[in-house]
Amino acid sequence: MKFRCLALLLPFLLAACSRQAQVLPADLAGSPKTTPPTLRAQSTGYWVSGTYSNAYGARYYRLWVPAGYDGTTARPVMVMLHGCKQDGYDFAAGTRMNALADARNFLVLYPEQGTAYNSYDCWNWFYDVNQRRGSGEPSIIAGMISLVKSKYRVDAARVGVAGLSAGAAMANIMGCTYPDHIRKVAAFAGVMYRGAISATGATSTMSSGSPYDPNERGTSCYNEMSTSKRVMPTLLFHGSSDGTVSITNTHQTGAQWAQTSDLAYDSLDDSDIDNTADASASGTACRSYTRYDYRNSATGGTVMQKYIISGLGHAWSGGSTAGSYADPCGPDASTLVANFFGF
Ligand SMILES: [Ca+2]
Ligand SMILES: [Ca+2]
Repeated sequence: MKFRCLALLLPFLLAACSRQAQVLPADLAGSPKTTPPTLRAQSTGYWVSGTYSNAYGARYYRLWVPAGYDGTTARPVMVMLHGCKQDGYDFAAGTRMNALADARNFLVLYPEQGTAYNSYDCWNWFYDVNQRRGSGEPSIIAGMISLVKSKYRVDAARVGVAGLSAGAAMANIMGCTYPDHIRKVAAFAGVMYRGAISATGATSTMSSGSPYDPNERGTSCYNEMSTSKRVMPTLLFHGSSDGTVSITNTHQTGAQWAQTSDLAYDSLDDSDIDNTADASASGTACRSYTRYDYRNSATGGTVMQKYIISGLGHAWSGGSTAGSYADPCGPDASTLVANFFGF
């Protein structure tokens, strides 16, 4: 850990490391599971690594600073939450999000789970402590976002979170617990907010869907938004051949967010935003897919989109086999997320 801290040149990271070195679990003191790509100065962006800790623990983060970042204009931030058995570098490789960040000039923050907290490096989305503002893993991820906001010029109106699998479940949680930070959510093969509230519940929810009512969970999410209630534009993806997380979960996630945004729009449970698609379109981009659009009937604006991708397993579509859980066949999910987020 000492070498890692000394190697970091930025004063704020030195401060972060020296402050947090005492509390790092043994797991975090080791090397990351994958090796960062060789830095290529100027033509592409670069990695900045650090740790963040609070009363709920310590985690690494990996930040991709895009090639065009020069601190003169506020840039968007994409928060990327990896799935089980992944880390930040792996997720970056599989999604190719950093190349998009270089092309469009946005920062990419990859919080990392640690083996000390989950033996498979899954975010613990299924525990109540991690489903509340001001506690658990959401508080750590939010702390990392605040740290990036304090050290870089960030367009706070354009901060979105995207996740895969357990990371997608946590992305939904972040939208409910920190809507003051998170303005849009993308969940690839995830689970709705509080879709499970125990480890055993998580296993059955993944295999066959949550036993809880998505409408009730949507209201719970709305209440959790507290003083920062807002319509949360949501982009959902699921492969039709996903054998790890049942597609029922993405349908439930859509119902949950429809209810949350229905309430957030005008404080009324009156279905100006609902879980019935207002339009759909099919296409082929290597794989065939159908996209469902959900609009606010009062404004006509699209609030949510759901992509069901034919034949795709448990993987990020349009990715690179340089990373795990990535399918090189399209549609290109990373581009769709960046477009949806307005980056
Ligand atoms: Ca409403
Ligand atoms: Ca409703």
